[in-house]
Amino acid sequence: MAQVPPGQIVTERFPILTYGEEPRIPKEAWRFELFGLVEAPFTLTYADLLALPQVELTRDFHCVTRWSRLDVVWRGVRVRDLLERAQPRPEAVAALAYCYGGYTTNLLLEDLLREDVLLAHTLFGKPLPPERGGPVRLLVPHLYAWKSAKWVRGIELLDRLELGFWEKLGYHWRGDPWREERFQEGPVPAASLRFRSKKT
Ligand SMILES: Nc1nc2c(c(=O)[nH]1)N[C@H]1C(S)=C(S)[C@@H](COP(=O)(O)O)O[C@H]1N2
Ligand SMILES: [Mo]
Repeated sequence: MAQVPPGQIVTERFPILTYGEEPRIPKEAWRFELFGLVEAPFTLTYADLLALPQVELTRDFHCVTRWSRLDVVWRGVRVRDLLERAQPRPEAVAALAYCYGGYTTNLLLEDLLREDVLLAHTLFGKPLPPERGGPVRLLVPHLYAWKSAKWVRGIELLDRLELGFWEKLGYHWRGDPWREERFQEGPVPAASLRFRSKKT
């Protein structure tokens, strides 16, 4: 039996969850910007992304609405590699991911630095379909799937926690499925984050 996080139900289906309109972004028009508290901000095209070192990985995908889809196969570029190139400033501790269509989600820099966090362009060996966030989405498999931002167009590094779309509506500021961090109870730990950024 596969292990899934508490309160999750395994489904063979792979539902599509999009809030609002589905943006249609041709590959040629897609751009990704890495900016904010970095020494060397840059912008990537789709061709640039494909020219970088690629990784393929298989991960389970956990939606906070309680379905888990096992063994999803992704291919893309490690966000860690992109961050290395951008060189985060010492005060950078958090990030906001921006999407075509207006969706946002917040992440800790340390979560983005995990080796299985990708800018994913391929799903089960095929180009990521538009309804799945194609041409490119963020994949953050160790957090609830709302962090895996579809149609991603940028990541901004910040020296504080700034909440994204669902997080502002009451979802948990971090969203670890193994801890069942579904909804925010109590204040968001913005102050402690700022403290941690000061390398004491
Ligand atoms: N841009 C954008 N990204 C998004 C969403 C969204 O509405 N817009 N929904 C999130 C949620 S709640 C989930 S569960 C996953 C669903 O991904 P899927 O549609 O490929 O299953 O995408 C996440 N990324
Ligand atoms: Mo979700």
